[in-house]
Amino acid sequence: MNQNSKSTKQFAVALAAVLGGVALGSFIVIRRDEPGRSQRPLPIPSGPGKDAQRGDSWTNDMVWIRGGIFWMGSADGSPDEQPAHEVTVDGFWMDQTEVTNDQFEKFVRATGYVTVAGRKPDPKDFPGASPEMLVPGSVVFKPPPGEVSLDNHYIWWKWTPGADWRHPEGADSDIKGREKHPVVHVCWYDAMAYAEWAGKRLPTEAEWEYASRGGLDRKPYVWGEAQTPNGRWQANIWQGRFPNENTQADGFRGTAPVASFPPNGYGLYDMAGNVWEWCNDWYRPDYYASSPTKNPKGPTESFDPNEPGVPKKVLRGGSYLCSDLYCTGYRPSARMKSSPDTGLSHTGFRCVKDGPPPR
Ligand SMILES: [Ca+2]
Ligand SMILES: [Ca+2]
Repeated sequence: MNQNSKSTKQFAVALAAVLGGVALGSFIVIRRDEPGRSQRPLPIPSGPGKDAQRGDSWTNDMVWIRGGIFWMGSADGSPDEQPAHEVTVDGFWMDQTEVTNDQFEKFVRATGYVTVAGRKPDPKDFPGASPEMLVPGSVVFKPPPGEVSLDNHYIWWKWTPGADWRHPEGADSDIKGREKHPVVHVCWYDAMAYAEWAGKRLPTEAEWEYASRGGLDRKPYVWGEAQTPNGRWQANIWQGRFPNENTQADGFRGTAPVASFPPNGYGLYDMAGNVWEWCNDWYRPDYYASSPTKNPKGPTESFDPNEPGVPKKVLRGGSYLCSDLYCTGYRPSARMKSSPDTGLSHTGFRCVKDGPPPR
């Protein structure tokens, strides 16, 4: 375990999504060199917290997830999903949908918060980087025109100056008409800042998986056994040969408005696909072998053998970039990980909240 090891002194973009032996290009790390930087919290603006809900029920747009016991992980999934093990979680409230652009806009207006993607990088953090790189920006998915090898993610992930949550494809783009789409290009620190302002928190990985299964026991999908019951897609993923052929058989090329597909058994939308969702936990591939059976909160330290020096947080649920042909990221047991200061064009989140159950 090496939480504070030295990482590359320049922008680094590294593929970290290898599920089922196939590089999916669905996950990238942009890291800045500063030992331990990823574990240092960014300043979170003081917000109205609980008062954010003043005048409304604070459980508006949330559903109560009754506590219970479930099989977490998968007996035949990726090694980091194993072993499948029984876990008990206490009840909690959860946002019915991913946080939307509209909701994030309210937070930004109230606090003046600037996401990490919107901040100008400090040259001290990036010795050797060219000045044109040291501008606010993010990494954007840009599909190539033809078939390409899946082992070179640089072909479809492009560092894009000016890209952030308001400009998902770069400086010239906007979110007009996408108010109900999930916010993207938000990193874990951004999600934490929003959650704190809203008087909520990010789910643990166990809470997220328990909720995503919607009461179904050890099923491969959050809706059950079959990928497309009655021939209908149940989630916004990618149909066709990634990354150049997107048949949009599910009706959406990129993000979809939240709740465009049926909810799971707990009334939660888009627990599969649309955008990846940040969890609170650090990532370790071997965590399940020794995790607590009751309310596990993740390991105390992160470790990703693909990038040993980069601490990473867990993401769940897959995204619109998960191909039906070879991506399994939208299964409820699938695990993803990313540096907490990295948000991409398919990275979002939803919040949970502790509290009494509904009367
Ligand atoms: Ca789609
Ligand atoms: Ca999702």
